[in-house]
Formats: sequence, C-alpha cells, structure tokens
Amino acid sequence: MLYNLLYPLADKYSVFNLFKYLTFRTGGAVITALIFAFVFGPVIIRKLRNKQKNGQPIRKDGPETHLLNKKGTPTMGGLMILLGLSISTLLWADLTNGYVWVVLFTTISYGAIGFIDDYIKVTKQSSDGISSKLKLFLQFVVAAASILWITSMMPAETATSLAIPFFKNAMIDLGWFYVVFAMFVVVGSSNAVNLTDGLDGLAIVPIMIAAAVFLLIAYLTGHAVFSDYLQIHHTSGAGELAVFCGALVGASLGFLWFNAPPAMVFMGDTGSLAMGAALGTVSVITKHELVLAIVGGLFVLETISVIVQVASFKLTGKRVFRMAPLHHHFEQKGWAEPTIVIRFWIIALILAIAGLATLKLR
Ligand code: 57M
Repeated sequence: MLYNLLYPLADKYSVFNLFKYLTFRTGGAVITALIFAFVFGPVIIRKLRNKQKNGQPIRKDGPETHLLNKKGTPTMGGLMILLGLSISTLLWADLTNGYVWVVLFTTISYGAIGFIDDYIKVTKQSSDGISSKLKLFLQFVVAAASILWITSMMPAETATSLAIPFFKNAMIDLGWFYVVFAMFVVVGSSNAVNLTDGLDGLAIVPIMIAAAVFLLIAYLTGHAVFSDYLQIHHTSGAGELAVFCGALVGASLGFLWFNAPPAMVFMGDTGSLAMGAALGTVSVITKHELVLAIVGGLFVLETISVIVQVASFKLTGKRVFRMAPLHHHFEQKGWAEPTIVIRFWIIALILAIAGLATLKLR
C-alpha cells in the first residue's frame, strides 16, 4: 500500500523513490512482521491461553514426554504469524499485483481451515478436529481456485508449463494436468508442514528457511535480466512475492521467539496448513515447484516416513519406524527434543543450499 500511496509523490519528495526498490520494501516487510510479533505476540498468547483453559489436547498414544510436559500449551499461535504476515504484506507490497492477492487468499483460506480444525479440537478437548476427508476437500477447493487464478494471470504460452530444474529454460507444457499437479503441490506442501509441526520449533525454522530461499527465487524470476542470465523461467510480476516471503521470514522469526523450547504456544493447524500452502503457492507462481521439493525436503522426508509407516503397518502389520512422523521415531529412540529439532534444522539448511544450487547448476 505504501508503494501505491507514496511512490507517486517521489517527484516532490525524492525520499519516496526508495519505495520503487523491491529490496527496500522486502526489508521493510521483514522488519514490520518481526516487530508485530514482538509487540502483539504476548497479547495474542495471553488471549489464547485465557480462551483455551486446557490448551492443545495432547494425544494419548503419543510420546510420554508430550503428555507430561506439553499439557496446557495454547494452540492457534498461527494467528500471530498470519496477522503479522498479512499486515506487513499489505503495507509493503504493490497492491495492484494479482500474485500478491492470490497468495494472501490461499494462505488465509488454509489458515481458516486450520483454525476451524484447531477450534473443534480445543472445544472438544480431543485431537480429532474436522474429518480428514472434509479437510482435504476444502483444501482442494481452495487450491483449485488459487491455481486457476494464477494460470489466468500468466501468459497463455507458459501458464500450464512445468519448469525442470538443472536444465536451461526446460519447460514441459502439461496442459490441464498442470492444474491438477499444481493443486497437489499446494495441498501436499500444506499437509507436509502440518505433519512436521510436532516438536517445539521444529516446523517454524524450516518454514523460515524455505521462505528466505523463495524470497530470492521470487526476486530473480521476477527480474528480466537476472532470470535471463541464470536461464531460469521469467514470471513477470513474481518479484512482488519477495515482499510476501520477507514478511513470512519476519513473522516466522517472531513466532520462533515464543515457540522455542519449552514452547509458550503452538502454531496449530491454523499456522501449519497456512504456511505450507503459502510456500506451495509461491513455488507455483515462480514455477519452482520441483525446487520446493528440495528446499522443503525435510517436510517431504517427514511425510514419506508417515506414508511408509502406514503402508507397512497396513500391509504387514509391522512398523518401519518406532513411530511416525520421523521426529517421533528419534524421540522413541531416546533423543532429547532439542537435539532432534536442531539436527532437523541443520538438514533443512543443507537442503535449502541444495535448492539454491539449482539456480546456478544448469
Ligand atoms: C500434525 N500434530 C502434532 C500443534 C501443532 C497419520 C498420522 C501420522 C498423522 C499424525 C498427525 O496427527 N499429525 C498432525 C501433528 C501436535 O501438534 C499440534 O498440531 C499442530 C500442527 N498440525 O501446531 O498444535 C502435537 O505435537 C506436539 N508439538 C510440540 N511443539 C510444537 O511446536 O511439541 C507441536 C508443535 C502437539 C504437541 O504434543 O500436541 C501431533 O503430533 O499430533 N499423527 C501423528 O503424528 C502421530 N503418529 C502416529 O499416529 N503414528 C502411527 C502411524 C499411524 C503413522 C505410528 O507411527 O504407528 C503421533 N503424534 C503424536 N502423538 N503427537 C503419535 C501420537
């Protein structure tokens, strides 16, 4: 909004020229979202604690430690992230850019689905929220609207093309199948983050790392010269998503302050579904969906562990892991929670560097 209001006055007040620069506005978005979390985080947590007498219902069949140490922790902390993220984006982004609106629409819609799930869990004091079928149906409906909106804003010749990393300007036109594929990217990344969010700080740092990588990817793919130099697909207008990703980095860093062990608050499905959908949507707009699978590889690993565990248990009655998702397996092996979390952060960082390498390795 500031860009739309103040940049036109740059002739009169040259200082407003700053708003022309994406880098300046992205920096402003990071700082605004971070300050929002520090200023309003405690208030939001206090309100959540007051509203949720018993906090997040802890699963009975979970690791013993969760039942002992985590009882009473409030959930829905994702509201803090979503508020900071949305306000900061609306303040610093160019509001005439359709990609900004579609990523906000998708993120907030998934946050609303998660909020309803969390609300039912907390009010019923049960870890069963919305039925998984209804949850998935709602996610696919939002994803369909989001992908159709995105492809309607792209040039017809590349709207349904999939970019292949490691190859120069390699695009495969998938036609209508691309819409289905992109829907699965959004729904899949949303649920992968949801599964990962099972230990203090475990999900929010990889989310922040992925957001930082996609901040750079959005900036480069939106830049005609840089995208041409790097031989990556150019999506005109995608650069504005750097502001959104910057706000996501700032909001995540702020939330980490309160989610660091021992967590004062959980983000809830309100946060995890929204954050995953946000990353999925940005990866579709920048046509770096396959790179998200690398950068968000920790989320992929956690999801695969669940798929393998459930398939093995259903087919053979035997478990591959002591418990799924993967972080619970290491808990059952006796690893301390912070040990698992920090080691998973290291894996996320290594995967982020690998994802960034795809920009150059062509
Ligand atoms: C998302 N939610 C956490 C919190 C967070 C098919 C099956 C693998 C599904 C999976 C599942 O239900 N996943 C749901 C994980 C939960 O966290 C809440 O949920 C939000 C994220 N969606 O924001 O509000 C618990 O995680 C802990 N937590 C923290 N710190 C945090 O910052 O300690 C979360 C955030 C919280 C808290 O204890 O209550 C969760 O784990 O439920 N199911 C599972 O993950 C279960 N695994 C399982 O059933 N495995 C089976 C088979 C079916 C795969 C097996 O291995 O045999 C485990 N999860 C838990 N207990 N907690 C086991 C039971």
